[in-house]
Amino acid sequence: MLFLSGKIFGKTAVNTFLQHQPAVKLRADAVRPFKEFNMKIKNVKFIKSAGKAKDFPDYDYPEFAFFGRSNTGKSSLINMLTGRKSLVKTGAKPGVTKLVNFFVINDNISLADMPGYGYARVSKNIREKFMPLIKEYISNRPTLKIAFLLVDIRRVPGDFERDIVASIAGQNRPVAVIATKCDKLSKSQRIKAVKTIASEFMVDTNSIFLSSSKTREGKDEIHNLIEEFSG
Ligand SMILES: Nc1nc2c(ncn2[C@@H]2O[C@H](COP(=O)(O)OP(=O)(O)OP(=O)(O)O)[C@@H](O)[C@H]2O)c(=O)[nH]1
Ligand SMILES: [Mg+2]
Repeated sequence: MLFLSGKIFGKTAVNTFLQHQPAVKLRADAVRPFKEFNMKIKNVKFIKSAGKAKDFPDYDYPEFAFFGRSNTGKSSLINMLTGRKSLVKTGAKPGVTKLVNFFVINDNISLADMPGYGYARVSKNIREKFMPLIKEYISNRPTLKIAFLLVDIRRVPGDFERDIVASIAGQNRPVAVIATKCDKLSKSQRIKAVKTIASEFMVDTNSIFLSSSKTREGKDEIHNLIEEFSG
């Protein structure tokens, strides 16, 4: 299981390993030295929504999936990364995305928007509804290149995130943690929040990517990661 490093990625090949998971080493040449931020989105297509593995698309494009609790900003991040304001529906209420939505960018890279795991204030029924689908996804996508795990920068990761990490570790896929909505915090609050998130995942603070769909912070770094891992 490996975590991809946020700040240092691109300049040096860096991965830190989750201590209590069986480590999978990336070959050093799998992470090439930093080139430049130049990913261009030429086109984006919505492919389909699927509620079962048998309905997932059967193309073999490299795939990048976005996991996280409801309302962490998964759909907004996909809109931001693709430069399309309303490609994916987003919303103030948790539980907007109910199926796995697949998109293809530039005819050769697949993005999967996952339903969110609800917050405590949503009923247990709703909260647990999407977990089987999320797990089914994780165990049925050999083309998955990176699992992006989104955490609202103002929240402390917990059982849900650990569960996702363990499932992804079981498939030997890399995880990149993204702290979302960083526009909500000041610089000093961010440093503190990133420390908290990193310590919950037992990784160093460089392993946490920051993003804001509002200010587009983090876009280039995440584009770079996608480019590196889709080659
Ligand atoms: N300030 C700020 N708000 C954001 C950001 N990203 C998302 N939001 C807001 O947070 C809410 C939830 O965003 P979504 O993108 O729908 O979240 P989601 O993770 O897809 O939610 P589910 O589909 O319910 O799992 C919306 O009201 C967004 O406008 C961000 O970077 N900054
Ligand atoms: Mg969504």
